Amino acid sequence: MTGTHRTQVAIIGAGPAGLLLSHLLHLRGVESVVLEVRPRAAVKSTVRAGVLEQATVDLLNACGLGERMSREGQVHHGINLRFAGQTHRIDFERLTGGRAITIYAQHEVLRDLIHAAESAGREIIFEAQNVRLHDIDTSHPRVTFTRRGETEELHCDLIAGCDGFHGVCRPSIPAGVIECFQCQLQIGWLGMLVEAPPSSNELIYARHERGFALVSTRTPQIQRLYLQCDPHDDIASWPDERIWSELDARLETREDWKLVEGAISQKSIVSMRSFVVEPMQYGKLYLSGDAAHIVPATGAKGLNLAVADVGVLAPALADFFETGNREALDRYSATCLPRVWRAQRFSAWMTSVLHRLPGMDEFKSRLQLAELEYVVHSQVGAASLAENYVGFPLPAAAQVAASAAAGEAGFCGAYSTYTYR
Ligand code: FAS
Ligand code: PHB
Repeated sequence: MTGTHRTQVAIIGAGPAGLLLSHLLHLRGVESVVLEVRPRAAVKSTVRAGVLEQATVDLLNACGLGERMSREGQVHHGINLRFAGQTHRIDFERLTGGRAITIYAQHEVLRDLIHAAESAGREIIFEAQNVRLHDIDTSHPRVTFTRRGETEELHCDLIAGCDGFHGVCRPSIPAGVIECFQCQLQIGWLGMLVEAPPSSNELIYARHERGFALVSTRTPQIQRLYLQCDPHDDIASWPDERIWSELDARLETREDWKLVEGAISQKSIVSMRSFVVEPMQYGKLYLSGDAAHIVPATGAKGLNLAVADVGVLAPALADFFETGNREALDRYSATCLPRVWRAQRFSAWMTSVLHRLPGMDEFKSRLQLAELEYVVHSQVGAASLAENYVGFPLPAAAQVAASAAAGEAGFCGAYSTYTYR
């Protein structure tokens, strides 16, 4: 055993949840060590989310991480639904009183978080293999891991499980203590990065008999496109020509619009699932983000839920370390789950009205169209979609805590209003 370390909070996983938690704790003077199994370069090039809710943007700004996002992010004041050859815009500005989304890629958020950590000298241990949790229901939890072949031990007061769906933290909880609610959807998404100018200045969600398609973006030069596919498909069965012909078919419209093609620089297939664990805590272990819940990507909620969880967990942990008061910590799961289930409901609904579902007959197909017709032609229907898509404000405790901590740490920029090109 070469290294024995000590910290207040051991954080497993350097995804958005783990890195943002470490930052928020740092602003409140709470020590943490982040253990990440992948190399630093792999984390910084994670191709995943792209849509940030208003609350996520406000929190990143409030805790001093918004400068590059404000400069390079794209604010979108609406999305489009395309079906039966027509496109319908959902106007967030009119329907939500000015709330919006920001397109800023997950790996850019991770880069900002890693930069903030390293500038503050906070420890992120990359390539930490064989992470194991011990004594999580005692007053002396600890984590062992191997680095460069040597076994090391990290003693801590509390553990934050931010290691995603396939991590080791959730399975470390004894069977029967927590309940898992899940629904495996026989739906896959083929996601790709395309070197081309944007085909649309806002996202297009397309429902088509042949299956779902999504036109998203990353930058003025890089676009993000998705196609519904079989989750078991081999990516080799999707050569670029087949991808373009399928996208053209599913994005068909009577309007004067054309999909701009370009070189596909990255493509991968992910399967969609819905999953929630209750409670999101056990003993000295607190689960956040994908370690506790997964939503189908159709609602663009996963990253935003991870941010919301740590927005609640960070002040609860800081209060405990500052005052010994564990009230907010004990209520952590109960505070987060209503938002999680609301996002589950919305993501399941978006998935059910926009995808070709297994065993779907003509009647169900017509019901989908009727549902979409209602949403785009009813103020109430459209407002419900808009409100859920831009997302709900974070619990007050989270927002106030972040800006107070940032204020103390001398960060400015809370709630800065953006000016975009
Ligand atoms: P993450 O999975 O991001 O991070 C967990 C970290 O833990 C990883 O770095 C992993 O390497 C590490 N880890 C795992 N096991 C470990 C171990 N044993 N020891 C140490 N470290 C370990 N969400 C949105 O909000 N908007 C979107 O537009 C959107 N698009 C998506 C598109 C796709 C294709 C996918 C797959 C997801 C998308 N999501 C989206 C959801 C996604 O962004 C996740 O919700 C988000 O990454 C969750 O963040 P974390 O909980 O931090 O988990
Ligand atoms: C993305 O840009 O990656 C994206 C956008 C919207 C979604 C999912 C992913 O619903």
